[in-house]
Amino acid sequence: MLLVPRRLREGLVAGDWVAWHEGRGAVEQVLPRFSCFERRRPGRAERAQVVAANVDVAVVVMALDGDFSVRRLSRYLALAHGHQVEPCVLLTKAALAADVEARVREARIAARSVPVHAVDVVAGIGLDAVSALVEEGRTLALLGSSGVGKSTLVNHWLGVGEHLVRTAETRASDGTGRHTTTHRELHRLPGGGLVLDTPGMREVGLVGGDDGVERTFDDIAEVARGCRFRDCLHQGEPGCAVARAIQGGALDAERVAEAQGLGRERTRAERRAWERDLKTKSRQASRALREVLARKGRT
Ligand SMILES: Nc1nc2c(ncn2[C@@H]2O[C@H](COP(=O)(O)OP(=O)(O)OP(=O)(O)O)[C@@H](O)[C@H]2O)c(=O)[nH]1
Ligand SMILES: [Zn+2]
Repeated sequence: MLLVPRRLREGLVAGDWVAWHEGRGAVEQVLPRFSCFERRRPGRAERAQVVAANVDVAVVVMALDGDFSVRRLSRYLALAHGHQVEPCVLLTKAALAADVEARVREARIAARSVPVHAVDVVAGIGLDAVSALVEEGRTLALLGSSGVGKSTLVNHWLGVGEHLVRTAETRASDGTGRHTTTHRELHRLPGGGLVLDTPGMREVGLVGGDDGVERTFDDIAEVARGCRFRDCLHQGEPGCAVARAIQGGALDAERVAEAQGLGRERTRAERRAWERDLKTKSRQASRALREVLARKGRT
């Protein structure tokens, strides 16, 4: 057991690396984070909460049954890209779904250069890809809805036949699983890798992600460089290269709409964060002013 001083305890999140003093058995310092995963605080739409630090690869887990959604996949990818974390996609429950090939194709179109693997840990499909993700010193973070098989993956990596991590019973008919993972866990895997299993992560926010949307939709970004106006919104402006590409069939209109939706969402989140910041600052300023006035009144 390591002793963590109170002053360090509060800001500590899963994935943080620390320097500790062997003699004292206490943590001396939290090392600077090279990446930081945030999400919106449940209930507080725009507050960012750091859920994981120092993640190397974000493993987007999506089941090929009822859970499958290309839109949500894009959101997760934008989230990872926006936090400078390399993503990878695992489409689980391949043995349970009927139209696996079509869905994998769809996912690959959305994922662009990001690797996509169809797997089934229970039926033993695509296990090489699953194993290849684990590398010494590499930290994986699992992103995905409840019941898609994150705990099942962790158990597989841990190499435990008997489940060390509790998995939920899923009703096969509609693919809904009960939410079982209630706390974040960091697992050390055989082979030296680490995996972070964050709960549900249903509220995938885009806060903090600088260029996540652009990087996720880099095909559109590429075409958009040809628009006449640099800040073209591709909504009927003259000389819009994106509109031309849609007309010519080079870009998918639905995909463009999706990118625009995510872009707007991010702008809104940014504006709210800015307004909140402003409010806090003005509150601090008026408090400081009151204090000065009160002190003056006394003298
Ligand atoms: N056939 C099949 N079933 C799977 C696969 N992965 C998970 N399951 C089943 O799906 C159910 C839910 O899996 P979990 O691993 O608990 O899902 P989870 O993502 O950890 O869920 P939360 O803990 O709620 O976030 C379990 O009954 C698993 O046995 C898979 O690849 N194939
Ligand atoms: Zn345009």
